[in-house]
Amino acid sequence: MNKASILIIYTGGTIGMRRNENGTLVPFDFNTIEQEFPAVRNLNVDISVHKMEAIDSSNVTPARWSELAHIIADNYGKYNGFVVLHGTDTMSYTASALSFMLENLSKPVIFTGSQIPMGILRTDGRENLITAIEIAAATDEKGRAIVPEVALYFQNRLFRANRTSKLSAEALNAFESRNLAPLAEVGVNIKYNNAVIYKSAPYFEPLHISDRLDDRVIIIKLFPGLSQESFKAMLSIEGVRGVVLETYGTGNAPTAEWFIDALREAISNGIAVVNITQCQGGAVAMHLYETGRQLQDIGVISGYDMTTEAAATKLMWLLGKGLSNEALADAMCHTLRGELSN
Ligand code: ASN
Repeated sequence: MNKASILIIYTGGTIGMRRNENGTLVPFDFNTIEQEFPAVRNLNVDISVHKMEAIDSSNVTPARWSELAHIIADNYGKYNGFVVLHGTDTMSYTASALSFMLENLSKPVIFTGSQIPMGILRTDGRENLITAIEIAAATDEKGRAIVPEVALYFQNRLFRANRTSKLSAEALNAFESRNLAPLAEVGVNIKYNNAVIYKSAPYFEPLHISDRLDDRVIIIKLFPGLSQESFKAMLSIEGVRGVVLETYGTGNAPTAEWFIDALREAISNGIAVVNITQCQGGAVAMHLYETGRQLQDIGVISGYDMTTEAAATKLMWLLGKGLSNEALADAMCHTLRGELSN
């Protein structure tokens, strides 16, 4: 059987760190990966490495997402799958953005990273990397990729990337996907959950990247005490085109007149307002309570059970497409890459 070929794209983050002779953490040279980890030779996979400028993922911008999408597109024909090594802090944002930008994806793009640097004995990076490579290379009996979507592998679980959030700054199982079961669970064997894995594109459709993102999006998290002045000021920031509104529970918000009026005015000025819940699990259902129904009545778009990361990146991506308000609202509340359960 032919060996699978995998491209590792190294973008920075803790996973790429090792101690130098002075004991300080410095970026690790992934070109020497097979010398550093002879174990990867046993994977029966051809590995190539593409290094981007190594950054802490807190410095990630949409321009970086576009760069990453182009690297994948430029190498798409040459590799069976891709492993993206990324800092954990904003990994869910980057991976969510890529899930929208890579249209007609039919090969695995597996994000991973680590909480402990690779050069520290107790690192979680080694297992994350090796298993991510194995998943990116895995095919079924017809030779087709088992996971032909953008996924995130961390601590024995593979998730749909646009369903994840980093929920712990301490635990090694830092990521969760509260509204969708894992795509795979890893113990002695890798157990794929085929019913959940997204088959996004027929195999004959060519990959297309759509990388025009509109970053005139803001995220507003409600809290009791959010003042009228602050709320109105945020909604009237010059140029804002989209708002991700993190509401309470099933999509509820204050019924105060000033609050509803401010939103109504923003919407009538063409701003897309998307309602997602600040709860970690569950979905927006604006019809349930009066405090949600008012939002629905003035044209707030339901984000159902999307994460903040998915909602913000999807909104940037849809706004970048220059859709009409109706088309944008429709696309926002329906699943495009399995990012929501509607
Ligand atoms: N600050 C790091 C980053 O996101 C954290 C990590 O990778 N664990 O780049």
